[in-house]
Amino acid sequence: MEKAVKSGNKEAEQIIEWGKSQGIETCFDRAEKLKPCPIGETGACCKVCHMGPCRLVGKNAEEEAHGVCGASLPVVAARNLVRMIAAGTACHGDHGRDMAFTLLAVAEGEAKDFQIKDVKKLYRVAGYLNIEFEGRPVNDVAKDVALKLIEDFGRQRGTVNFIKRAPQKTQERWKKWGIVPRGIDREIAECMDRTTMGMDADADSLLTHGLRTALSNGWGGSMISTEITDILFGTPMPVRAEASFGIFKEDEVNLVIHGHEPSLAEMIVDVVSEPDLLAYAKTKGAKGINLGGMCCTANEVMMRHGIPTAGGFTNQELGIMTGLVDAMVVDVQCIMPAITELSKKFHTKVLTTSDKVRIPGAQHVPFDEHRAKEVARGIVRIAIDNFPNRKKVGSHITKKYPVIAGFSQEYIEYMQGGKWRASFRPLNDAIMAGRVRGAVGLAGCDNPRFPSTGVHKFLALELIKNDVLVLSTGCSSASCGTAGFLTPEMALENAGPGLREVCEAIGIPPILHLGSCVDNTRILTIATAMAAEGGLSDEIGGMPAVGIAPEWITEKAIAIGCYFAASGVPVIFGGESPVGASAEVTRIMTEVWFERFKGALHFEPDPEKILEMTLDYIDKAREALKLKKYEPGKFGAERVLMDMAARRDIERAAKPHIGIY
Ligand code: NFS
Repeated sequence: MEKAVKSGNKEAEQIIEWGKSQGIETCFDRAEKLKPCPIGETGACCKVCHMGPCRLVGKNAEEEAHGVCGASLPVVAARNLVRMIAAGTACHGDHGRDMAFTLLAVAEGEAKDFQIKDVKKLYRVAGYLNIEFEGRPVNDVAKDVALKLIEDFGRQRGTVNFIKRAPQKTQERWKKWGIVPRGIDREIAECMDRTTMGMDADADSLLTHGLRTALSNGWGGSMISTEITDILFGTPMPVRAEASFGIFKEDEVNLVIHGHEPSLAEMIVDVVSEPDLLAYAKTKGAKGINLGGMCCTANEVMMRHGIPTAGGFTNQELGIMTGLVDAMVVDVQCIMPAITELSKKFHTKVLTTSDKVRIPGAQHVPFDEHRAKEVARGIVRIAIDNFPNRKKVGSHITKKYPVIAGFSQEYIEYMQGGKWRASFRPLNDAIMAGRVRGAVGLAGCDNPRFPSTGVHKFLALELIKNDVLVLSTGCSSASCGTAGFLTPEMALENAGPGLREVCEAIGIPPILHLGSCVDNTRILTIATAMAAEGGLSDEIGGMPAVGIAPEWITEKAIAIGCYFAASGVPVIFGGESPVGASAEVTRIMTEVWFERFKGALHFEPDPEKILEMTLDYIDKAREALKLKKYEPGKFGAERVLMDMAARRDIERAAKPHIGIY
């Protein structure tokens, strides 16, 4: 793997170096100065009560070390992990809840600036929820959908609604091991209850509840968010966009939208080209208003509108350091508190908009969905007003890369068979024949403790070389995008021969940008559709598929890793293991979970080993499914892939139909 100083991205590295010459500190410097505590890092520190914190260390700590209450090392490590799952589930759950309440407000006519843009998706979701939609007013259906999904948060008994979308066999495993989630909030509360002093003292039992909670995220909060976002703002279809710091324009107002929930960002996208605002920008000497994204909000607006991204998590400070950002507007999650202090060295205004996130030094402009566009216009005006204050400092980078983003399950199905025969057949066949070796969900954060974004780049490249189709989300998408990896040309230049043929025949890049972190749920539903299509595994478990979060940072990432593991996907995280102190907890999360669910959660700091383990999992799954042994360049028999001409023939023969699914 290419060794970089701090970042695996050339342009980021240039800004870091420039910052160093100016004495400006970033997360990269803080990561260097602040070494992780080796006890806390591996899960051996218990601070759930005031008899401690207890540090469970020593030669035979696994067997002999105990906290003052008697808690063993496996219990302490498991408790720490379960609390991470709870926090991650709460975070993405709250995101889903906010989206559900926005949908309700729209349906009740209280959020007039929003519309239901994708009625077909609304009907599709209504179908999953057994809500009648034929012949009913759209808003009535939307209201029922919103209310039914809101119930998922506070439900005390029963089952989270979307659980029943999973393959039958997967659901049976969940029932057998008692991890079918009831309500999202209930599972989170039980995590906190079970992990407090004097409660559950069995590592396996604790971790089992952790999985139940994680499922309430994957098939609950996060999936609710993805589905409602599609209903309100449209199901993504591939769009062209750009990535990296070169998206900022010297002669225009640069406004960055950073965070996660797309509601405010969508409103800003709507108002930013209004003639009044453009005219106002001109009065301040700017030629126009340029919108750019950051982190997961960037993924949301990129895949629906082609708004460019300045990158992922570790680029937020560096973006400000270009000196070109007039305002950075943030909502929730993954916002470094450091940006307000940093912004003082430049002219950038940082605006907070959620009452859940206040940062000293930022201007607070509360978002209110009832007067959404008015708030959005106010924010754009603040950015315009700040344009004349731009100083001639900063590290101006002009490089940017083309990106194709916006692959949804619906679009991938459409690509493989047109409107009338949308399916996963060609992809399943290509996997069966060994043309495509398997699939990997490449997800999660970029981390300043690594050569940030570098591990994503290394794995993405090696995987496609090995004929593995990559589905990327979150800051992994940003890492690939800012490296120029999200283009169809990548297939021609870098993919193995089988994957290249498939990409050319179907017309897809070898790395598919699937969206934000909540959109990891698209991978769950794609795997479900592939199981239903036949020829591979009849459940999510056993598929030649792996999840990787090589530079993970957040508790959200842990919750995601666990819902993939419980759903049947072996998952490999990079870096040190947060449960590394306990061999027993490590065994449960790898061997025991694999036996029960066909999934696992590994932690492996060495990127080369991550690659090796991934290919090994894929090849073993192929063998168990009795698929043709993977040999580069040698393929078995398969059906003819549907090419563009064949797809057009089908569409010509079909009756007129609106939409892609
Ligand atoms: Ni995901 Fe999105 Fe990025 Fe990590 Fe943060 S932005 S929700 S948590 S850092 S991938």
